[in-house]
Amino acid sequence: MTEQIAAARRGVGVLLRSLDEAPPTDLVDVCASWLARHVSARACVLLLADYAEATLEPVTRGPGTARIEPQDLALSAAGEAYREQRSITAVLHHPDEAPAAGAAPGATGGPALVVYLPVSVRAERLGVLAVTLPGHDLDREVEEVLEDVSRVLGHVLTGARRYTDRFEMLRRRRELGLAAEIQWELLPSLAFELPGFSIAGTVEPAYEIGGDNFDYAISAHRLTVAVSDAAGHGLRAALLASLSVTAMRNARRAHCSIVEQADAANRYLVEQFPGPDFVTGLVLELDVDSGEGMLLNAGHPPPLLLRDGAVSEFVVAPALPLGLTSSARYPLHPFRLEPGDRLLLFTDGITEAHQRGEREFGYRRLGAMLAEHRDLTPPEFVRHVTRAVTESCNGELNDDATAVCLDWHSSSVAAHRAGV
Ligand SMILES: [Mn+2]
Repeated sequence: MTEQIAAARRGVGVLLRSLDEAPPTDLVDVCASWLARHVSARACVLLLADYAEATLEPVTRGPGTARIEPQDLALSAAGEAYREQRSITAVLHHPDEAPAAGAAPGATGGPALVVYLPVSVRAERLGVLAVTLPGHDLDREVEEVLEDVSRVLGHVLTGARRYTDRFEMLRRRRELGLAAEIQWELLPSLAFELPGFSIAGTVEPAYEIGGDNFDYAISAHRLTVAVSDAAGHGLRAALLASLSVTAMRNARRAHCSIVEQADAANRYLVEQFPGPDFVTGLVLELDVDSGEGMLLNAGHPPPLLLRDGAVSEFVVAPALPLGLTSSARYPLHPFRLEPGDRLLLFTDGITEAHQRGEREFGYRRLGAMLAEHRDLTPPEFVRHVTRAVTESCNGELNDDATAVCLDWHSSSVAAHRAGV
């Protein structure tokens, strides 16, 4: 390892400190000057995925700075880095070859390349960092330094959501509805993984979501996952969902079982929304070491299971939706996952999506997608599903559509992979 690289490695701690002291508008500049100093980077641009994961939106300082176009998430090199979660390198021959790079290599002289690096926290994808470097080749050690910086930036951006609107605003290609604002605030990280499992979820229409939600939390060995659909649309549905999700979390954080979590949501919904309002939901709890779990179903569509290439419905007798009557009971149904299983939880907005007068998207098509796209990671798979559903209705969903994908590998497989 060269002395320069060794210094860069030590410098990551200094970078983190500088980021901690910088105002939100300067975070990317702090990375840019750090990279200029340590790896002679000529430019550094952050691109953030928009809410619908359709484009990568550039973070620029505003008027006077280089104009950078948003990048198509499905078609661009930056998008490839995002989708595949690996760095993508492009050699620049002309300045306009890398519209996301934010630098005109001709102006600074000599050959250049652009490295697009995923900016993620664990499995949650936030965006891409585009770094322009001099030369033709990317040294592996330099690449590792860039990966370290992207990782640091991912954590800093996640923390920044607590004190600034800046990055949330930049991710908006258009106005976010009030109901959607409530729903996005409620969502956990869109993806998470450990060696034993991987989970990801997404909601559509991203800018107008009203009643759909998903949630999960991991403790030492237990993963809790919930998906819910508040009846109706718009603000009232979002308020229902907000109460339901928060009541369940509140109970979960008080060490309550998933039955007690559902009971709490039911009780508060009956109390605060008397009348016909209700929320359907699925809640499961999985022992991530053994694959054994418990599931309860409050009037919600059953999940689909992909095992050894075959898709089946995970049918259990549904109980009443949450919020109809305080006497509702939520029995538990045991299940056991096998290593390699993929479980898909979703709302009826997926299977019932249709254009007026046309057939619904349906279980059969959803099941076929599940079997066909086993190679996609959970974050990519749920993006794929919601995109296919949205396209099937010509971009006009008639209901919220949510998909949550859970892969279970088992701890022993995970240990084997890690070479333990
Ligand atoms: Mn629905």
